[in-house]
Amino acid sequence: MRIDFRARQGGRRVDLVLGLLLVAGVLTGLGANTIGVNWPLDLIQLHAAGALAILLLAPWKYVVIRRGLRNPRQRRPTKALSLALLFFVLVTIGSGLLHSTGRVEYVGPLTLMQIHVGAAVGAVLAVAAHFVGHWVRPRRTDVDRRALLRLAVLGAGAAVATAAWDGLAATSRRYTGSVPTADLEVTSWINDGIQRVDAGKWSLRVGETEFDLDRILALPHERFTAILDCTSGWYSSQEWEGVRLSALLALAGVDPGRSVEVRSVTGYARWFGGDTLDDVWLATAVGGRYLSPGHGFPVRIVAPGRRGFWWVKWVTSIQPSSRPPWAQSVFPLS
Ligand SMILES: Nc1nc2c(c(=O)[nH]1)N[C@H]1C(S)=C(S)[C@@H](COP(=O)(O)O)O[C@H]1N2
Ligand SMILES: [Mo]
Repeated sequence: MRIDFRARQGGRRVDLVLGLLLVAGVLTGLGANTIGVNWPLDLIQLHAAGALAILLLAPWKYVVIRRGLRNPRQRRPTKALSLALLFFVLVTIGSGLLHSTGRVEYVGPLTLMQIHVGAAVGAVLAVAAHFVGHWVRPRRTDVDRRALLRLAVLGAGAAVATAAWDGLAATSRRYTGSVPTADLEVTSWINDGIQRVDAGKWSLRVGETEFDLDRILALPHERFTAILDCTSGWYSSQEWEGVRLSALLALAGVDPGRSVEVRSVTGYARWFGGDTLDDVWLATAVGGRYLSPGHGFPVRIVAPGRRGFWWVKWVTSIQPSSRPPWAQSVFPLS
């Protein structure tokens, strides 16, 4: 009786730490991918360290799981849930580590990132269901000196494992977790197909002013380098040519006010704050050539420092808007 209790006690602590690591993994992953800021404490490095800490705990968890599966008093749904959780966690960590090597992008029709995020969502749901079954409540006695010491050892182990992984297997990633590619890939957010825009029929409406392509191309362009960093996990540095939105709006006599809505021929749209338009560009060329249809011909947004989904392709309308830029979904919805 007593031995059994102690064994469960040990399992409890492992579960608690694993639970905390999962939460930390979700937060650092979401943070790196959505906010994507260059903090001194690299979110994606913490993300990797959390994953490796989970793997380091695996032998202990294995003992607990095996005991649970052999326990005839455990109900079958509970066992199935444990196995589902194990599966999701392993797929999440495996796909994340594989992505960090920069060698694989697709598995079948899915990107590694889609598998990674999908499995993580599955793991979170399984953990939630797990806790509904038996809620692990932290106790005061969980944090005695020995427990803290073990936690420190785990932290040090995870740090060493992360450094080793970075040195041996992983490629250099941005702080967003994205891996480098030499060429831009043709990507869409959800399912916008490549548009083959007829330059003769196309025009760009800025406020009340219509620009045809010749008029846009005649504007003084600047050349600059910017990194496109797609949330599907790659980035590419290219040389762009374009006009600042602030300059374009001034030319059209438009006062942006709160924001401008930039809309694609497909209906895809983002709102940019009126005070950010010096750093948002309408680009007509990349790598010394006009944009290809896949990359947004005839004009697209280039927004250095913002994730790829801001870089609206096949732009046809730029309109002042009373909508504050924070009043749009964090990610596009279509
Ligand atoms: N109209 C439109 N523009 C779009 C998208 C889209 O789906 N529709 N996808 C965005 C996303 S998610 C990215 S990463 C970049 C990809 O640009 P690229 O195909 O030139 O690499 O375009 C952005 N612009
Ligand atoms: Mo993207």
